[in-house]
Amino acid sequence: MKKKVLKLFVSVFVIVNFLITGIISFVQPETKTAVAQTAAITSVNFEGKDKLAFFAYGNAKIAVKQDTAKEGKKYVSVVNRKSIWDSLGIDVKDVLTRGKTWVVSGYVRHSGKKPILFSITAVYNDGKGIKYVQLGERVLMPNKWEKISAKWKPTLKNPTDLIIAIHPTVDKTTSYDVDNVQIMTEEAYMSQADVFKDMFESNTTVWQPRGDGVKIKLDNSRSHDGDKSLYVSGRTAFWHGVQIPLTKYLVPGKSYRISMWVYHTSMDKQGIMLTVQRKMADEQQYRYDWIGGSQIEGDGWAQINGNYNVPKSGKIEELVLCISSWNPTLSFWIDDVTISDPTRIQQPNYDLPSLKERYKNDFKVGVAIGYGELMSDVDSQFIVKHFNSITPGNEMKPESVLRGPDNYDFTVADAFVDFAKKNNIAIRGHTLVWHNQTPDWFFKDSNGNLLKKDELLKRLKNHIYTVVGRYKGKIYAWDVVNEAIDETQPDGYRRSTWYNICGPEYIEKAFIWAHEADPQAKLFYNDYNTEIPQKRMFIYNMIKNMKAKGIPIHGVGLQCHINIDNPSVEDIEETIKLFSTIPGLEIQITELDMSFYQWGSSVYYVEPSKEMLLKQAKKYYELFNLFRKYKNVIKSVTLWGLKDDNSWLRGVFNKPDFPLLFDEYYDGKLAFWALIDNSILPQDTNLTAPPAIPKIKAKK
Ligand SMILES: [Ca+2]
Ligand SMILES: [Ca+2]
Repeated sequence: MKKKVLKLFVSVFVIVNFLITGIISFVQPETKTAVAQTAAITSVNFEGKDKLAFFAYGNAKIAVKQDTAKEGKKYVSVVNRKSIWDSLGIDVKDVLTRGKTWVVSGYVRHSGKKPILFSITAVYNDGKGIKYVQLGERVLMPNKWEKISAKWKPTLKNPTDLIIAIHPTVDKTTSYDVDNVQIMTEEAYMSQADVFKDMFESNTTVWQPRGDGVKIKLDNSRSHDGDKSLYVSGRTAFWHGVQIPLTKYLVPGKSYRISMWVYHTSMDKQGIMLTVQRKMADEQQYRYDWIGGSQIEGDGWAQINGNYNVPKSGKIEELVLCISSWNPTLSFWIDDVTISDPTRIQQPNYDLPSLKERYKNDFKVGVAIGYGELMSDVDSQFIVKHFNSITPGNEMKPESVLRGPDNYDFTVADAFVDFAKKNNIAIRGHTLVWHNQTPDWFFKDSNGNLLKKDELLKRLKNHIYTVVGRYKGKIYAWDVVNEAIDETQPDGYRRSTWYNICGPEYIEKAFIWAHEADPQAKLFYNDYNTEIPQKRMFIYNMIKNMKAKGIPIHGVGLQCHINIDNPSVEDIEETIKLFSTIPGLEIQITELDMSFYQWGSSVYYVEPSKEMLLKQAKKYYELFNLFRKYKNVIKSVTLWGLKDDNSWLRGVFNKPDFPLLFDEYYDGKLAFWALIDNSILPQDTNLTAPPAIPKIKAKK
């Protein structure tokens, strides 16, 4: 898969940047509060002074109560329900006006026996009858106040009625309570999460040029928002740019979203990147944490963003956000820099049912994570709660552990093994032999000439002995060889440097040496697109032949980087069926995610629609049912990432994607709930026809 493209991009940066460590000095910035002001909020809090009318919708009854309100003293209780529409209605005709995007949020507490899907729905009369638009949904746990929110940009022209109903999507009988409904613009709502924001309209005080000769200034020739932006010029090295110390804005252990808009006037696409330069008190060298970056066209504003998890362990001496470009002389503009903490909008839900518990009688449920997730308090709690297997996404690949010939740095890899041990989680090693993310020098001698076959194999043996040996008894399974098959070659072998120097022999040797280094470890061959018939036949034959020759191979890893349309569940079953015929061969699903996009698609989803989320949920549900059907051979299912906003797919394709089970608020998506209890979800996206809107006038 193309994930290598970005990963390579990242790694080159990291390696080159190691060369420039320690030559950057800092000045302390002046104190500045740059967080946006909160705009007007329309609230319905049931304390007796609400300006908007609220009422029992459908045949429900409502009562204002005061015992355990979410906010203030009072809340409203909805009882006597027989339909999804028997609910609470709020008259919003004078508030949800055209031309703006609004966010409606509120708190709901229900007394159901299990989690219930709730909806915020706009119901209106446009003169031609009563219609509805479902604005947002969330599955809510029983017996606790939970937040629900929905976004809407109304296009209605003078509706005769417009109300918001807060109601279950499927459940028809459960009583529930509502409190603190708020309506505000999307901008105001989202700004609640802002930790830092700079629109570059007044000064550059907190920013510093990065590198000798670099100049930064406010510039009114272009702006993404407001009148001005920050112009960065005079660069002569790729790491030159602009930077801002972060220590006073960010808190260790927390996750932040960093976003900004950039502009350049070059004719060609230019790579612009965000990194954090980090210096720990107990370390001499600087470390560089990748946030995000992409190739950006000239003469247009483009957004770059990414997440940053501030390390929770160790004392941080310096933390500096850096914006730079691969092109060492490129001048560029930035605007609207925002650092936000999504948990200020919605708290992570630590009470969700556990995925690993749900499938404890079937197979391990695993997750691929990066060092950032390991460093984050919230992420690590979620990992421990829901998963009983982890795979380091990049941190055990050759380029990540090798600093030079026979020179290893296992600091980060060790942290994964320690985390797994401490939390009693299984850990898969990924990966020993791959054509990507292996340093170029690995294949060359000290003069830069390609090694001969026996020399390269010797180096490989040493690498496998070193890495597998280090984690003997600790890492239970290894992806020994990754992606060595290319079905477009007549013999099926990818023409990698490995193959070109050694022929296919390196594959068997790798398994033999890994087995020698840790005879207890389960050894896997791992590959993608394993639903392509030619490809799976090459893999099948290779494994069969290896088994026949007594090569110690114990399993096949089916990556399963799939999308919502392809391959089908039936295609995946064909593959599982085929490999299940090899006696004693274990199957693991090793890199599961489900993109919203067909391969190479130009479609762009700014946000996931309910239709897409439900379609994705259905496919995840069918997939896990399939995996359970083959649980005698499938022993582990690993998702390639914890939550959507950290997925590799967003980085590679530079567009929003929603391939995983959790969203950016650590909330279980419909796909998550499908895997926990599919009966919580609706069968389709249609609701029954809404009842008449009662005539209730707002108090003036
Ligand atoms: Ca209240
Ligand atoms: Ca601006």
